[in-house]
Amino acid sequence: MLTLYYAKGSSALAPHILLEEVGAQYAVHEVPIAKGAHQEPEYLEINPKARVPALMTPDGLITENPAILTYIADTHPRAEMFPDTPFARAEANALCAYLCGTVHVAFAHLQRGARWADSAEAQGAMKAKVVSNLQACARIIEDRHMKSPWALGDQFSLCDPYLFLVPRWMAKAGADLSEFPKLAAHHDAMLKRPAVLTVMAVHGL
Ligand SMILES: N[C@@H](CCC(=O)N[C@@H](CS)C(=O)NCC(=O)O)C(=O)O
Repeated sequence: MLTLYYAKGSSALAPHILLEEVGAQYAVHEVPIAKGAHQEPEYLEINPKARVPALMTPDGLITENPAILTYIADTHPRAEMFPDTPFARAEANALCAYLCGTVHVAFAHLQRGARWADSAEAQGAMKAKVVSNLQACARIIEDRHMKSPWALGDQFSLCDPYLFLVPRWMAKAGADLSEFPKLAAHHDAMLKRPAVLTVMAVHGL
């Protein structure tokens, strides 16, 4: 059995949607970040990183969205969520790495500036860069990473639930999505998928 540790509306949406898409047997355990539950000893014992998502598997805990998504895809091969050619796999990995290491971090400067600087002035300066940084990331995704209708082309993949987070991060930061028609169409298409609607309801969205 798999257990997904998640917070409502967080980036745990991505693996949560993928679990639904592949028809996995899984349980969920809510970790309300807003109440500081991710900093409680009970959760730190499970995930010392104090972040969600985390996926408990029969072999142990997996953290980091790209690793969790890949694990779900690899353990449900019939759902064909991870491409099978070296180049296409590299493209999928490149997009997931970009979302994890660059885009999510750019968004985190909105509310988590204290991670990088103590002074209110420095945190404010970082916050002021979030919209332009997210727009720049969206431009790279739109022009360089994204095919249509899905992230990798005709085949829905593990990248799509992760990509679904980008318009959400942009909206929270007040960044305009209208310059990015492929991303906007992707978001609309995601919102029509039963798995996405099921998970959104669990997250109260
Ligand atoms: N690189 C991690 C990032 C995880 C992360 O930052 N999650 C956020 C929620 S979206 C979190 O747990 N934030 C709590 C905090 O920053 O204290 C991943 O891809 O899983």
